[in-house]
Amino acid sequence: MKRTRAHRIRVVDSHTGGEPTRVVIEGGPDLGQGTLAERRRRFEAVWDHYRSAIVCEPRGSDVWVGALLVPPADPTCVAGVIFFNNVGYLGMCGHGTIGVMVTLAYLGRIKPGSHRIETPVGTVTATLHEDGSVSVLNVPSYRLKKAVHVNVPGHGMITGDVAWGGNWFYLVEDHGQTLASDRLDILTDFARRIRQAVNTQGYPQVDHVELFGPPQAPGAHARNFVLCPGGAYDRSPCGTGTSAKLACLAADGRWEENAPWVQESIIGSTFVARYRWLNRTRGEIQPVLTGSAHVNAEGILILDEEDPFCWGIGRPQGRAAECGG
Ligand code: PYC
Repeated sequence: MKRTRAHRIRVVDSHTGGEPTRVVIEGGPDLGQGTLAERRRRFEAVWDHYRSAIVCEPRGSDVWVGALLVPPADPTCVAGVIFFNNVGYLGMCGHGTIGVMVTLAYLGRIKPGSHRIETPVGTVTATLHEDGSVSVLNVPSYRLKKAVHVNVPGHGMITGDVAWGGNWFYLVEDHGQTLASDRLDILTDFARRIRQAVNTQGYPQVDHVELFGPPQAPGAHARNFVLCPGGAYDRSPCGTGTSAKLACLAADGRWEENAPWVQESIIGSTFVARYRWLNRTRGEIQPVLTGSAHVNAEGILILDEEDPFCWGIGRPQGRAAECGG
């Protein structure tokens, strides 16, 4: 049998409210020194074939979020993390941070208590509670623009807010859709059309669309459907999306500082979120999200360059040689 060059990547998989996170523990690309934002750029420019190898088919699928652990630039942080998905890179990731914390606890690297984690868009503080749940003090969040009207082909005028919660969101309450898990294809198509319209009608940075509707879970305040950048829907209530939602609610005076907002996902899982004001004039809040994750697999990914789909389906092969990987 021909001997081939195989890269081995150690991962731990978990899910947070149904949304998976694959944490890379060993064998990922060496992104060198610098800020997390610089290292994310290097990941994208030089090592992007590792992103697709780790989360895309045949080893993953459109729904996966990857989390590459890197040494933090700031020594007060327990880790640096770069989140990525089937099409690119995220700024922050709420469900992913909860997954990282539960993974670090599973590996015996952290104990209950508060731990700082560096991300490309800022440092977050995550607290592992004794019961295994995790609270994440997210990056400052704010609404950029209220009531942005977009013309969505096949649907007409839609109105929503553009807000930042660690990623960019377009948030819509009045959309006429029923948010039910047997309507995922319809909701996905609808949200994709909305994103296309938002992107071409003034907000190219928006890569997530969040639709809101009445809750079904006991104690929840709203249910959501979140379209992620690569076309999958978020199974979790979306931590960065919930942060963006709180920023909009706070700006409109519709939700009190420190009051618990229970956000339900399209599959019925929940996060509890609160906020405090950082700067009322700028509409800037600090959200904190609480949720739970469960480790459900541990293993080694084998990247064999003789495999025609080594770097992911749809990706030009042989990139490792080109990139020196
Ligand atoms: O929880 O922030 C989040 C998130 C972003 C994309 C998928 N989940």
